[in-house]
Amino acid sequence: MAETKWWQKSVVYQVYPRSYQDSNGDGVGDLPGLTSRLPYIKQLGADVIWLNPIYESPDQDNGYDISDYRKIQPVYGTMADFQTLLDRAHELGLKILMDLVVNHTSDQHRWFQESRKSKDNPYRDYYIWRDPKNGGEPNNWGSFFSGSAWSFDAQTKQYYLHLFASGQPDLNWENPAVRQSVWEVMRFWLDKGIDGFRMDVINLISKPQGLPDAPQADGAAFGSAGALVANGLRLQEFLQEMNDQVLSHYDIMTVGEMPGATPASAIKYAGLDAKKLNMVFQFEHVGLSANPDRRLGKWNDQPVKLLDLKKTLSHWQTDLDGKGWNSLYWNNHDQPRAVSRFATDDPKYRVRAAKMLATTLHMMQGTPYVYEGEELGMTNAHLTALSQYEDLESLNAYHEFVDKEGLVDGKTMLAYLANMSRDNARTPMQWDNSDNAGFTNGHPWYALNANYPEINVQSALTDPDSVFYYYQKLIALRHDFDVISLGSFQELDPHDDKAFAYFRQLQGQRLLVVSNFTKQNIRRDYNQQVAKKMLIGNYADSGQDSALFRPYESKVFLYE
Ligand code: TEU
Repeated sequence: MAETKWWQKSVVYQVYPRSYQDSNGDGVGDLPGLTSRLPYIKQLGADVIWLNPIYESPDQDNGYDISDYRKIQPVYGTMADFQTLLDRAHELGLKILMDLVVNHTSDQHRWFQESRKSKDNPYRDYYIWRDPKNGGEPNNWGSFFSGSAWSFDAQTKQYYLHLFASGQPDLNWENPAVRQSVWEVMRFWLDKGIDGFRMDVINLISKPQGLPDAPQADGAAFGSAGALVANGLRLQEFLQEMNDQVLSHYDIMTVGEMPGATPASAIKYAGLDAKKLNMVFQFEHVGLSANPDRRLGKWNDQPVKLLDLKKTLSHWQTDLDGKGWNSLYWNNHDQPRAVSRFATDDPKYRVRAAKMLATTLHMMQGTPYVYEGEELGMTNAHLTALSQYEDLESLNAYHEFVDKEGLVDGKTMLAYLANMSRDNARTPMQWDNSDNAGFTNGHPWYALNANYPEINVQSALTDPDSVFYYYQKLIALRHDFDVISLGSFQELDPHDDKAFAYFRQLQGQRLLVVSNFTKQNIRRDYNQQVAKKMLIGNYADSGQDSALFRPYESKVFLYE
């Protein structure tokens, strides 16, 4: 077996900086605030912190629209604050991943400001400009954030491409000067000592030749470009060049966000021997409850079915084993809160359910990612009015599907938003039961979840049975048992629609992991009574009757 890389034994903690900890009372999280909370992240046992974008940005998409890659967004602090954060993290043995957003920039970036000036500007070909076709957009592509993926620029009478908001023009990766500029940005941060990158929609950078129309569902206003653009012809070449020019010169970790990724593409672009990226964020499990009306995409109010969830998580485990490396996540800044989405946030069961989900994921092969607040069992915000939303994805979808196209009524769309919006993940971190949960002593940029007096770090740290201490134990087990990080995976009873059970095996060690995803008592006997010991369970007396699984009960048994 090839030598184990440090990121194969690591657990990553994701920080959405604007919602983590405010230090100066402006109501927005910042770098000094995060620095003050590093001991908490260390106490959890995480090894790496993934920091969502902190670069200068007009914040149309909360930092995913970058106007200067080499400057810190003033609301987060200064470059000196960043260096202090990085140095303090390293002193504590924590590594820092930055978020590399290079499929697009902000329209306020100097490159775009130049590019739009004239057709012969040296930066014109940094972006994707096309003449009108039949007096309108060059093709039928829709934006991920609703509307067309093209905007007309009167200055030069051409359209420019933006797969996301009009303030996020796509970079033209066919242009070697663009790639060179990206390599320089990456070196700028790596030479400061960061430990790697999470790469935003990195599999969208190679657009199809000729930019042909995309498949368009009956009645849809635009074509769905995602599948057409993902994993483009030259992606392999661009990632190879990135590795040759930058990545191979540093001992770092990379994870590529790849909408539409499959195990085959993950192995191709992030295989164990691929010498490109180390792993990918795939979207199969978080896309399971897509709306049957394809025009509505992800927006739905349906629960995820356990059989579907087991099928996708299991095949990613077996398909990548020995060939690629899984990222393991339930949620992030783009996804609703895990316990609400995949189990229940009913106060009667929430803590158990959060621990059960954590067991199910953290006992798998791969690198786990814990999103800020997930370690507390933070829940969806259960918003009820459009005025409570701030994310452009949510607001644009409502206006397009309800007001413009009349595909769905307002009440139904509000239910979809409550279930699926990114806003659920962006309510501020809940530190204690004081005003604004200790997140800020000013006016918070976004309203806190109403349940912060009950769900917060202060109460978690004083409760030995809290979700926090359970995550701490799971992370410690990963550090102690190679069978967890490196062992093979074998699912048991794929047709069981109440429990998720699997074996892990490495040399002479074998684990049995069983999770009850229901509110009922169930019995499952996989011969666990012969286990050497029970490693962890989410009920204090889980060891008494090894085959009994009470509501949301999970258990891990070790055989040797
Ligand atoms: O998200 C990429 C992406 O696929 C989005 O469509 C995301 O999955 C969707 O919002 C889920 O509903 C990345 C970033 O994670 C996201 O925050 C940015 O808004 C987006 O790229 C554009 O940079």
